[in-house]
Amino acid sequence: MLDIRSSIATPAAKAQPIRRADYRPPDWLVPELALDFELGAGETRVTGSLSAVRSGAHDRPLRLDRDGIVPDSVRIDGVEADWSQLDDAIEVTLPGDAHSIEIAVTLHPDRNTQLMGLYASGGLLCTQCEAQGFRRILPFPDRPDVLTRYRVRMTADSTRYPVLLANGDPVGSGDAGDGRHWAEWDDPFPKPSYLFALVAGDLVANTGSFTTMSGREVQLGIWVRESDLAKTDHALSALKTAMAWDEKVYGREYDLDVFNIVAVDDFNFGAMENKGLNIFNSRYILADPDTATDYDYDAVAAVVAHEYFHNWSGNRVTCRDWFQLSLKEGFTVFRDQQFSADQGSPAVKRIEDVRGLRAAQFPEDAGPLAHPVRPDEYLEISNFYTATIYNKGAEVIRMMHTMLGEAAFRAGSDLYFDRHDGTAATVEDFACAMEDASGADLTQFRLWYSQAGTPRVSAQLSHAPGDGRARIALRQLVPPTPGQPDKAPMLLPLRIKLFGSETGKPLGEERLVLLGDTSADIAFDGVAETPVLSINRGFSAPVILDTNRTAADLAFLSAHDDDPFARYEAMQQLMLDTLVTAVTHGRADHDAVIAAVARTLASPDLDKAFVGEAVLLPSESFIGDQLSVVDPDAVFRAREALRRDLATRLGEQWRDAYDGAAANRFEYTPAAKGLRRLRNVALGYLAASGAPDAADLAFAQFEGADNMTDRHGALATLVNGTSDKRIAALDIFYNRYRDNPLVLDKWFSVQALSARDDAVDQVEELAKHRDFTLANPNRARALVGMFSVNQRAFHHPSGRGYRFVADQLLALDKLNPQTAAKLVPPLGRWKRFDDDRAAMMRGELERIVASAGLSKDMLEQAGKSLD
Ligand code: 0A1
Ligand code: ZN
Repeated sequence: MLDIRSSIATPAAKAQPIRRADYRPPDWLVPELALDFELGAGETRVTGSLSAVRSGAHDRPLRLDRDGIVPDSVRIDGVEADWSQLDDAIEVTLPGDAHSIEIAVTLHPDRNTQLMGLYASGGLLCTQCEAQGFRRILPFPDRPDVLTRYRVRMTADSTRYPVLLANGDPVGSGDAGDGRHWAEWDDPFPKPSYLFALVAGDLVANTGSFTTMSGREVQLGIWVRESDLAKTDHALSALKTAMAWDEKVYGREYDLDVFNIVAVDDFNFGAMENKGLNIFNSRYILADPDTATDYDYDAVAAVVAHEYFHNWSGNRVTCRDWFQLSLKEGFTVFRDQQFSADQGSPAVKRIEDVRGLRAAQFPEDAGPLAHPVRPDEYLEISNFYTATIYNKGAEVIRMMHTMLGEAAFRAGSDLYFDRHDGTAATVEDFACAMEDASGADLTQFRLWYSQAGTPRVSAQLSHAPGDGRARIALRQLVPPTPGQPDKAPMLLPLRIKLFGSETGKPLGEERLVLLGDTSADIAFDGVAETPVLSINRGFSAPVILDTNRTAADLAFLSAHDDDPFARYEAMQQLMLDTLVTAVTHGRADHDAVIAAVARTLASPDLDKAFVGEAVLLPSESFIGDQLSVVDPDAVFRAREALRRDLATRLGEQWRDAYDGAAANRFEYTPAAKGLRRLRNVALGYLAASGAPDAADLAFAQFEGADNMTDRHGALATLVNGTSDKRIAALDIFYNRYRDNPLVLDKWFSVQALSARDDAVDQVEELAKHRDFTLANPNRARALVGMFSVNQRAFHHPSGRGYRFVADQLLALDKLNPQTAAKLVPPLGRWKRFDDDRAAMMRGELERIVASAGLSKDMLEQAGKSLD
């Protein structure tokens, strides 16, 4: 029986942390598993026949993990057997070294609101097993270092579930009588249980094929509801591009005869790399110009590539235990970032990635939930699918790539795959392969895996014109984080270049400086001209930088640096310095920023997408991160003042930029995307300038758009403003897309992110809207998740924002603890705010922790956030 509530209500207080140091290899291996599913939404009967083989000399019982399920029967070698039931497992005592075990279980997919294990979504039946969902399907050694060969048979109603998919290759199908049919799939690659998947439903496929580099033809299928079929071309073409890219750049070839992707509406994360059968949140598959923004298009391609790349970095070589999660995630994110960079503008992609890192990972690393890229302990592993594991993990791989160079990095990757193919590996194995292939010594570099916290680097440039020598005094400090008060200095690869302040020309080649000590002095000779420092180019190390560069230096770099990313960084730093001065002193001189933005707008050679990014002000939360105590209202006011000043003083230029990027027929090309980006940024500034026709312009763009990027951009501008066109646009948008859940999510989120004074009232109302539901994770995130990153509204001085979010989280925890727990961090940042706000935020966290029946997920996140 699947009792969802009993597992949610497991008394969290008694939960013991799992520790990396306690790792022990499995006592029993399971080389083979045959699974038989009699599928139904109300009731599914599962029979698992597994071979259990004792590993090593011991007399311990076979322990099979379970979550909420109780076997109907357990047979050993064909005979009904005794077993004992623990809270989270069953145990069977086995006399010999090898036995066959048959376990029968009954599941109720339509009652599974956690969306882990086997569940129902919009008429489909599908599974999610990472990290520990398989134990909700069958009692099993549900750990990534037990690799098993799976054969799966499914029987189901032919009308409701005409399509039956599982991992591997299809090996048979037929009629099962009584309006039912069956299908059998076989996966020749041994895999951990977290990669198991099946899908049953009334689906159609956009099909294609790909011929691998060794000449094997692979059948590709993107499976969706019939009405969504027209929105799958982009995903299919991204898949083919990703398959070819992985062959070319990493030498990795696909290994089965089929590769299927299924889109489902209810999904806790983005997508899942199950062997040969990726299951996706539909928001990362479906795209057409009318419903998806350019951002969505890019995300579809990136996630399709990410999941595909896992076939090697994750599936062929998997993780020994969950502490090694970044082994597959950090590496795969790095790979998908490289892939996306190769499809368009590498600089713009890097800007987006660094912005994402600063928005999510830096605050995580500076707060109560900070943890190393390879954590030492956890209560609930699903809480560790974090920006640190994914994005900082990717930065760690990127630094290796920077230090080793392209060729040695590739040799290390080849060696890693060769050595560990078909096994469950560790982060240490990866580092060793990189060292062995390159001859590099990564001893100190490994601290990136064990020490949490974002290093702070100070770089002070001085110049002695007489002897033509420039010096950079470098210092690093790794801040204390929970459980790690003292840190050793890290190895930081810093790409550095100097530019001549008069000529604007580079003063020599770029240097890669490896800072390994707490402080170091770097000298540059033959520097006749006053130099300007360009440092951490390309964000070569994920650190927080403090330099002695003046506003004039930054403005200079924003115009002359030959690395577009560095130009962007200089512009951001200039804006940030100005805004921090404005918040702390109540006013600031805007001239340098305005001149730099004007110059960027007037540079015809720059990529439009780059310009669109470069002229954007830093987000309120990033400004807040620079302050010792955050007053969100003061940050909002300072940012608005600079925005308005930029908008009015460059009024003509914004209008030119807007008109110059006038709408064309929709095309998904880097150039067309860049035009749309700049156009929508310019529209925002025109509205901020108070131009009398701005609302009309926005409304005309909204009505005339032939694509979602322009329609959504116009809607966002209207929703942030005071024009009465706001209501009209929201109504039109709602009525047009009321039957499209993914677009309706945008309708919720654009309001949740509103900069208007009444955002909290609106969000409270929206939570009562008939289309709002916490049962769908995308919808919950669209309203609650987005609202909690809306700095001014969430931090409303009344505390209403905090109360609203806590109420929603408590309700969501009853349905879907995993998704609820992911939304805790904004409340956990209380230490960064003034006393009144901090007390109210803590109060809400205390209320959450004191609630009866709280999940382990929430208890860990909210509990740690109180410290
Ligand atoms: N491995 C997936 C992420 C993922 C993790 C847990 C899930 O459970 C709900 C789902 C997906 C990835 O990196 O894409
Ligand atoms: Zn992944």
